Amino acid sequence: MSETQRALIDRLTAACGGSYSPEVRRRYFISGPQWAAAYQGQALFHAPTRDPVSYQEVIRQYARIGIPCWATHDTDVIPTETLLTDAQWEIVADIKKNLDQHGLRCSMVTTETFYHPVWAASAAAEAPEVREYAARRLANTVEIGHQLGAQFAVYWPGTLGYLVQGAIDETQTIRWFADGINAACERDIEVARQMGRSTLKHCLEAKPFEPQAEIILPTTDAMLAFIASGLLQHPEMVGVNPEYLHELMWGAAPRAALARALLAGKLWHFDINDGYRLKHDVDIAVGLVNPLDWLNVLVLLRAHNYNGPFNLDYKPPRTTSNYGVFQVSFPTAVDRFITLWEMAGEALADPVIHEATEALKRGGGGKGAAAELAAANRELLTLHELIAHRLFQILVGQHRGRTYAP
Ligand code: GCO
Ligand code: MN
Ligand code: MN
Repeated sequence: MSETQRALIDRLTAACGGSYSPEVRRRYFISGPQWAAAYQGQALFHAPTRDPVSYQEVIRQYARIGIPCWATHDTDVIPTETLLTDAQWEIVADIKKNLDQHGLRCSMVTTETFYHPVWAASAAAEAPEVREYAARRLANTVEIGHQLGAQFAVYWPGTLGYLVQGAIDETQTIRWFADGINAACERDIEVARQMGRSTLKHCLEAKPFEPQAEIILPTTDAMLAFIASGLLQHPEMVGVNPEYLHELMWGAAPRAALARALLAGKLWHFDINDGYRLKHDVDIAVGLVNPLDWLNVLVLLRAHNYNGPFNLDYKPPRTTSNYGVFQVSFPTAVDRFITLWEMAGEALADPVIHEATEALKRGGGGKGAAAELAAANRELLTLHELIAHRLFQILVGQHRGRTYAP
């Protein structure tokens, strides 16, 4: 039964066409998180629909698909109770062995500061012991990152917020949060010196809702303000990891949020996925909901030479099987990303868009009064809509002569 169904999945996947070879996929700085592939489909109202998957299997499958990098939370592979003990290094060594064996790199490590009961009041809780433990965990993740050869550490503060109001002073919580980041940067400087490596790029990730009702640092802009607040000892080591959907969730234009981070020189890492405005964190795979917006996001990033990782931080839907996760979900996510990236290159080189943009920038001339300036630009400004139409054409392949009329 399931063999027949798998054969059907394989046949229809092949019928879709348009897949890239693993060699081509490896040319892009794409990372696959351990937690994305191992996600079993569970949530508050959902029982898991998939069986557990080991890190050895995730690494093997990513290598087969052509995903060149792997990323992990400290607890994805190492049990909480094993962290900060000598036994953790045996597991780290085994991860390294598996990565090397399959030719994968670890690009990023992150600390789980949201799931375990110890984080109920966040990693910046009132109790000094909890904060001290958090600082040790963050510093430990930095060490693990160096051992695995990572270049990035990500911080999603998770429970940094509250359900009920008035119990905490937000200014104090933010100072305590900064203490944790400072501890991680200090440890990074030491370890990098000892190992003769560069320090990591420490990237803050915001999410506007979940798992708290009110979030203290809810957006990438809030993270940028935090970096510039004077609370960090090494602000030059700290940047941002925006997640496409997290910006969309609060109603932002993700592209404008990314532009602000680019201007601040802080766009170092990018979680790619998709979803809906003003809904919960559905973490759908890239391009399945907003392909046109995604095309425009990648036009911006290509235009500004973004060269950081594209991290596939999405969750394969509960309706996808264990088999489907690696046969359909990851390969198609990677291939949509590559297609959109290449299309973004076409948009940047498109003669229609180019000429329209240049004409807009030259302006319509006119001098003096507002009415005269407006009149001088009136016809020209129609080009905004023409550019939008052209981008749609690029999305559906009409710029290459594809037609739909009978
Ligand atoms: C989410 C978050 C997480 C973080 C991860 C890295 O969607 O809930 O984005 O996936 O990216 O915890 O710290
Ligand atoms: Mn994320
Ligand atoms: Mn998310």
